[in-house]
Amino acid sequence: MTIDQPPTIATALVVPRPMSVEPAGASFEITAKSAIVTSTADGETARIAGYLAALLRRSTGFALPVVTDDADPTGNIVVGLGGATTGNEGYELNVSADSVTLTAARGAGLFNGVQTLRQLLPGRIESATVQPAPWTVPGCLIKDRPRFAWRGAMLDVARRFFGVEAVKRYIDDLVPYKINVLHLHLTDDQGWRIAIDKWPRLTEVGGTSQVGGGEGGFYTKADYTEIVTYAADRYVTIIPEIDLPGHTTAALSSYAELNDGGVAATPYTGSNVGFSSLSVSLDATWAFVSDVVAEVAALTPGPYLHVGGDEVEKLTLAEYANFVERVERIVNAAGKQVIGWAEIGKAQISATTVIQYWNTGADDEVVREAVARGARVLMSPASKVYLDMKYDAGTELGQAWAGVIEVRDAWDWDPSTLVQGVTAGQIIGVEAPIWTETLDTMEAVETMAFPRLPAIAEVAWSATQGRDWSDFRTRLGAQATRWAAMGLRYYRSPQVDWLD
Ligand code: TNX
Repeated sequence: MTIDQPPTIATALVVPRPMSVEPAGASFEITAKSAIVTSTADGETARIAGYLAALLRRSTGFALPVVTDDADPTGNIVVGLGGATTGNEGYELNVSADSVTLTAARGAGLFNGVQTLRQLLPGRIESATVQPAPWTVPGCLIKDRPRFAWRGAMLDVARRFFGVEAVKRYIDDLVPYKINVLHLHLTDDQGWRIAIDKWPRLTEVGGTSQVGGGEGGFYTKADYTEIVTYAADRYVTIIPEIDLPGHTTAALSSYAELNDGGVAATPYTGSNVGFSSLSVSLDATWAFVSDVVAEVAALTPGPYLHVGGDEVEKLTLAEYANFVERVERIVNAAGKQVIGWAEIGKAQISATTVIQYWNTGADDEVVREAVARGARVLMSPASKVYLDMKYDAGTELGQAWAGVIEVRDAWDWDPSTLVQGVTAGQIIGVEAPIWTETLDTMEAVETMAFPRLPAIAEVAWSATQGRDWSDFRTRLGAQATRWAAMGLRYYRSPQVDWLD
């Protein structure tokens, strides 16, 4: 059918690459008379139709009413649930001269199809102001579904605080590329960013620091819920991370009783790692962990709570493993599944726990052993997907401890062959973290994330069969007009011919 075909206009535009694209002769034009047609006036389909309408109205200036289905499809965009073959997140998009029809078995699939439709339109569709017609969609039949269910990004709001509006903007940046998980790294040595009612000093004290000595900040419970809701409306699941037992200076400086000597730690604004840990023997530690887990779990509709677990140099292996196993029981009792960085594989973690691979090479053994015991893996190899790594030696911001990562490096790897003994069936997906020790503005975050994040989204979404770098770089280059219209800041990688 598809992937072997020469690039068409449609295939040349969409990132991540759909499963199959059949070009069709004539194209469709959205006009001032077009409507969005749904079968019901309320519920999930109508909400997604409303999202599509709002998106298209901004730049087309057309009324684009959402109407129910007795209307004639001619000239319209028809959005509907149905067709059991698309899976949880797949969709079919049929563009003919007459109409556009988007169908999916589930809302998530419709939402993904909307993102594809968006990318089939000229980049100026992303503008917040009215732009000139025509609004042409190339004729095609697209059938699509993801390779992996977890296609994530992580934002480190602990090293630097980013407020609700910035996080919403990042969600909007991710959504066109079918990213469906945003992991928030909420706590670290340098800051505690989520209000906990039973432990108010976590934010009163721990919320006021950040790397480099800025003022920090934190989310109230209402703020966090606002992010969770905004994300959920866009089919993005928020995964909160409370990093335990290390990376805890912000907590240790907020409460003297969490420290073995009974003296509060000094707030930390540097960038070292590994030096802090909660005490495994203090009762206060367990009261603290239980309360924090209970409150964060109660605020979080998603199934997972991330417990960190990385880079703990202060505990013995036995102390560390016991700690992780006890935390796992607490999280499970609060109704959530655990996810943690690769190190948690040193403990006897349960089969429902997800282990996040990060330190390329160094994590191989522990992750291999954990999957042999039944664990599932989220792939975040630092040498491929750490968005805080420099693009090349000349990149001003970022770090290079895991190497430099150009666009092609971020794109050119397969999660199922990276670690010997870890195969596709054990991998739940791919996640691209961005750590913010060196990044203090959203502009810096976007410039490090783009264009590598769409490359990683393609690793997570698209089949390996038919991958082709020159095809990808053409599709990526076509995003430039889109990003210009969105005001999204990105790195003009010399590996890509930017089409603008
Ligand atoms: C390693 S990734 C860390 C983070 C740093 C990051 C900087 C991980 C589990 N730990 O604490 O921010 O490197 O690239």
